[in-house]
Amino acid sequence: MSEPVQTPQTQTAAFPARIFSGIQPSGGLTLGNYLGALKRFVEKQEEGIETIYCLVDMHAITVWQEPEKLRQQTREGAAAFIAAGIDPARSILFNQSQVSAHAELAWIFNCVARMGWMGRMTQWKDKTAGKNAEAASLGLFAYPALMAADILAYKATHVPVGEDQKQHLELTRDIATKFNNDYGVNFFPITEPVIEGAATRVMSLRDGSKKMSKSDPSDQSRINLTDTADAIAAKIRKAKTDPEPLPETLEALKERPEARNLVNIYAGLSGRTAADVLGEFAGAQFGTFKPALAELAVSVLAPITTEMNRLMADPAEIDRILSAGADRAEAIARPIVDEVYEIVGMVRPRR
Ligand code: AQP
Repeated sequence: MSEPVQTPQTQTAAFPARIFSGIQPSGGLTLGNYLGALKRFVEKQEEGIETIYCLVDMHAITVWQEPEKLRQQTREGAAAFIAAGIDPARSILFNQSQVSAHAELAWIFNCVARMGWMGRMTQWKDKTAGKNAEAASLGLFAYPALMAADILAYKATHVPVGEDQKQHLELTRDIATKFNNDYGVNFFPITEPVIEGAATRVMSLRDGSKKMSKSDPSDQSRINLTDTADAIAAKIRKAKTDPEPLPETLEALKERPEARNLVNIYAGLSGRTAADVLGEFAGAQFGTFKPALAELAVSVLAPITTEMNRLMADPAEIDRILSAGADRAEAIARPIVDEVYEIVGMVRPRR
């Protein structure tokens, strides 16, 4: 069936509140991942909602990953989650490839989603821009269907993400709606994105028009969660800015992307609004603001880095945590995916 997506018949409110989100272990995690995702994952856990968090290693291999590095980055990502405040006893924490329901549901969704929907994804366009799109992996093209499966295998009602994932979340809603309409069921919730906070889109320190990204070839463009205090201070000192002092209003930052980015980072790290930060620093030169930002960044990130290093010294313990999380995730996802097979008409003899 290929009719346009219709108005959702189901309401998220009809489903028990459940949060799902993930991060790709496609490199070391950045300050962007921390402010846009991790920090908010912890806030959701503290709100007492059921929270499921995943290192999406199957997403990571949509572009080439060295196998040993991928394993290392997955463990390091898990250490970052825990060091940032995710408690594996309260939240479910695991890596995607350990729960086969993700891949199984992704295939069903590959058959629900339309080629045109995928082709319109800006992440697909960005990641193939200036390159031979014919040589990109089929997995990179189908990435949003796997993401929809990650979320809907748990009937998650809310997904905290950074701004860059908004379009993929809309596609998840389209897939859920089309599945429900095609099969005449009210099976999947129409999941809500949760994009909150002062730093939902942290930009590169070298170019205010580019997102801070773990796969950017320039290490100077990002702050890594594994950076030392000296490295963080040096990167902020060298961050691209302009010669003007900080203004009084957000409006005046509109055409100053690099300055705006540093103000947003300060706001995100301090839990304040950007307007509030300008209230304190209006009129200050970057010679004053950058050291204050560096000090704040180190005070927030250094304890996380120290704890990550401690956890990384015992990889067997990290593997044990991921495996226990995978068992709990499997217990939720398995019956949901089994029901999907029933709905679509697969013969499923009772085992
Ligand atoms: N710069 C950012 N600002 C705010 N949020 C961000 N996120 C990523 N970068 C920023 C959020 O982090 C979560 C996990 O993202 P991901 O690792 O799954 O994929 P991504 O968005 O493609 O992140 P990267 O760092 O740019 O990865 P690569 O380089 O491998 O493509 C998401 O919630 C994302 O919004």
